[in-house]
Amino acid sequence: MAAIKRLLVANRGEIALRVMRTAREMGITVIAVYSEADRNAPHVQYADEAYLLGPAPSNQSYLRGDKILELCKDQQIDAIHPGYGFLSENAAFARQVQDAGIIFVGPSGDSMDLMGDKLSAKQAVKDFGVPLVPGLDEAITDIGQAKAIAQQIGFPVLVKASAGGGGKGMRLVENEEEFEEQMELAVSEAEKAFGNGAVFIEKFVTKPRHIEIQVMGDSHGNVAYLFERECSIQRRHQKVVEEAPSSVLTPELRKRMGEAAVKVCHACNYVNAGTVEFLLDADLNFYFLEMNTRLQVEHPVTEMITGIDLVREQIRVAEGHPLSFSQEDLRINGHSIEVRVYAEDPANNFLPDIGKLEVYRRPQGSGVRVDDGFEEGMEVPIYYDPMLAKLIVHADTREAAMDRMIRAIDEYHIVGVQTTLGFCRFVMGHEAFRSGDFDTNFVKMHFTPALLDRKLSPEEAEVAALVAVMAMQQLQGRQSSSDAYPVQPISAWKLGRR
Ligand code: MV4
Repeated sequence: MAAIKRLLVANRGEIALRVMRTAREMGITVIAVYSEADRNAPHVQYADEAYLLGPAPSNQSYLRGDKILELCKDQQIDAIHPGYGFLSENAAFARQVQDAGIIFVGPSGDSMDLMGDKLSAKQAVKDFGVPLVPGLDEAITDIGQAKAIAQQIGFPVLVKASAGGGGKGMRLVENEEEFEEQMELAVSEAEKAFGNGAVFIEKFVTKPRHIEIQVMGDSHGNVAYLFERECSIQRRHQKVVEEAPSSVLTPELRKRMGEAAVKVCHACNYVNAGTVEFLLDADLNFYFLEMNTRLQVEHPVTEMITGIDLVREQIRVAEGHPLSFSQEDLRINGHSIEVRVYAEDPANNFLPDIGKLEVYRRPQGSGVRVDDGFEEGMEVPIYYDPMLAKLIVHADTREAAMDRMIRAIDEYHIVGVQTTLGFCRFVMGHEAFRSGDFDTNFVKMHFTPALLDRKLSPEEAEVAALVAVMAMQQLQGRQSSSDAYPVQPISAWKLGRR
């Protein structure tokens, strides 16, 4: 066991604070790093010590692994927590940290490399009996051969870049005629974006849900799954709402998916916290997509339903302790939902909005948690992710959690920048979300900016909502109201209220 006394958090904003809070509870001295734009940031003020890395742009500050390592040597740091983003999934950095005799609070560089490449990940998990989307698990360059395989699989297919992930480097091919052109585009895009033109082909799963399993492994070979998070409410591969548990998993399916996620961990000798992503199709078949080798943004919903502090567990595992729980100890308690509050304008195609937080008042009360990195009066910097906060609720049931979320959103008071709060409230009140009957197409299917326009009178809003719904139904070729996925207008009273 190597006790951690001085922990450097190589990150900023809400996640830096989140990590420092737990570390402090554990009696660990917490050290912040910061850029010139973050001199007065809350994570700097919170830390016991803080060191300047460089100018605001990430590549001159939070991505400077060399500077961070030098600092660690000068300041007798025992361990680095990378948070998410920045250096968190950089295998070379993880190795350098380890080689310098410093603990990296995360998995090994080898696990990162194996899971970072989508093809090597598929190949690694295949032998462990983890279900994969029908398709190829090797790179393909010959277009004729690729086309023959696509025909075998059956259209539509997706051409995916092996070096991609999180939606980057994917191309949908609807039919044989488009195949050559789309494949050529996919390869040249992958070469440009990742310096690696390797692509593979998968059957396109049409109405998938995104279900991910939280896993935790220790250095003694123990691995446990901490159930699922449902993250299907996304726009352009950016998650907006996450919840745990998913309303569609049965205990039996949850166990099978959890056990498959554990197999993925064994396939890459995984240690520390990680997330295994699956697609779940309309018939509840699940397929491994990729593994994220870090603590994720949405980890709080898992903490709320399991009662486990994932950062505490990460630190303990990094010190060499075995997991503090076994699979049999874990139970799901209640329901948790998280919404991400971005400084973006939903009425203007979610364009990032910068400015000063003139008013910033957080919701409070039972079952409400806010993880943020801002205070009233602060400017929202343009250099980093525009996420202002994560608003998390916990309640006994899904229904109560949704109602609590609406209450909390209504208590949240932000003036000075446009935010996605109104959009999140729209989701919370939408029949498709409330019923649990939704998939990754939710935002595309149900959202138009007119539904949020607060300048409209209630009557105008009602008309706008009806027009939007009718247009949507026409696009989908639906005439009757007995469709499986009814699109319902939301009440004008609710729309006009905010
Ligand atoms: C897919 C898919 C359908 N079929 N693969 C998007 C992110 C990346 N992790 C993989 N993604 C997808 N892969 C097959 N074979 C649909 C998506 C997808 C998606 C997945 C999860 C959440 C939102 C999504 C939005 C669009 C597409």
